[in-house]
Amino acid sequence: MLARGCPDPSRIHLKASVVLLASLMLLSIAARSHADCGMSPLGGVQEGNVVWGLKDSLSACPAGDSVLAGHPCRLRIALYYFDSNCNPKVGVPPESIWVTIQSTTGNLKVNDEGAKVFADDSTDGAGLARITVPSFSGFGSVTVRLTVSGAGQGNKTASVRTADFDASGRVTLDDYLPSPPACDLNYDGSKDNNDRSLVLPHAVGLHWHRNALFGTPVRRTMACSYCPPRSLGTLGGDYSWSPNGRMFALSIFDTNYVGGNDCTINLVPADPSVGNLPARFTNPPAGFHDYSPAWSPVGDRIYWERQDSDIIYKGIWGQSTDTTTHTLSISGILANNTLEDTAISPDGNTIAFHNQVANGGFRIFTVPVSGGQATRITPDTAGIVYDQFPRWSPDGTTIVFYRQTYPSGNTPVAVVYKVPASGGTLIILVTRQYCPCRNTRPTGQESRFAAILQGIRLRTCSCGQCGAI
Ligand SMILES: [Ca+2]
Ligand SMILES: [Ca+2]
Repeated sequence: MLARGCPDPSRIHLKASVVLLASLMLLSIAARSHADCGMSPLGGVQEGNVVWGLKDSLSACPAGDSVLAGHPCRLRIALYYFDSNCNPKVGVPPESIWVTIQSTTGNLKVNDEGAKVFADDSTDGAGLARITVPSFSGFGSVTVRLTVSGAGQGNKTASVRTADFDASGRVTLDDYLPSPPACDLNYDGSKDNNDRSLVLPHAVGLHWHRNALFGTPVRRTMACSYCPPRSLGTLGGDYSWSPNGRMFALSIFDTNYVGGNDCTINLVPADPSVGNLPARFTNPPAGFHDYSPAWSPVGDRIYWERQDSDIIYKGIWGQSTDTTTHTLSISGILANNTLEDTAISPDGNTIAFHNQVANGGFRIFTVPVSGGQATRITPDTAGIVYDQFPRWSPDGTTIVFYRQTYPSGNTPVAVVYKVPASGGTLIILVTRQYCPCRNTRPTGQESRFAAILQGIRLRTCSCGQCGAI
């Protein structure tokens, strides 16, 4: 769930600073420790080695998205931490900075948090750290108690009102239908249809606490988020981590050939301190798309697909002596038919993919990473079905894939199967109706099938609700 409409994180610092400044003037009885430095990063008189504040009066949804402009949708706590010489304490880890949260009035609940909520990250160069609580249900108030390096820093209270009035964990019509509503969600002093109208979009979307993002997202690409899909500067929608986690490969519509904007594979550092600019890794011929990158498990090559018909790889400079581009020669499949979804086995020896077969459906195949004879993994006896998105189990013995069928009319059904990696009996893992609203979600097509096998954990999307099963 994207937290659309939430305050821009870059503005939080300023808002927190204002709160902190107010806190400095009011904190005459606040807990203090160590030196009185006589000044603070915000001006005025510093009251202790830690100064902190929070933004009050939340109008929230358990999914963490915004409800009412001007009111925060998440509880954000900001603090500055100094040493006894009044220098910022830099790099103090999150496990040393945490709050406890206690609901004190109403039916307010904090969703999915342990006894302590830790800082989003270590203190920065100014001694600043933030703590975020992204999901509440019900409405009422909480008391927040901060601890830094083992020393209590006192408490503050916050009023939190959510669209999940009955604190069920999910916003439904049960929250919307009662009139007058249970909660003055917009803080205007009355419970009326204005509050209900704020609830409705979240009730229709069935927003719930499992949609909330925890932690602090760090933007790693500057691709256009509002441009039409497939236009210049937008993401292709697929990516692959390097084995050491320091880089990832992704596709971007980043060239402007006569034939249109073509996807290329690009490399991006995972850590912003390494850099922010994507480095183009592939240069497809004009009018061709490169996509579906798959980083080899030993880290020396990246495989990808070109124009639905070829699997290509190239060695990575510094990791492989061969950095030229190679196209796999694959026999045993229909040439120039839909060939997509490269997935490399954990041992790096085999590629799974899907390919169109004679009846028009798709099947899962495997082929050695050096090319050669393809092996059909899913049988061709099922009629016109569409087997896609193969994923390997960590031990390499099993492949999970997604099959789309049309058992009645035009209503597709999605079924997730597993099958031995050498072929054999299919076993159904999950059956879901096709998600008609998937196109409203840029990544819906991917999120309806991302599977991690072994201890089987699947993530599927069903009409706007995504969750692990
Ligand atoms: Ca509810
Ligand atoms: Ca109201």
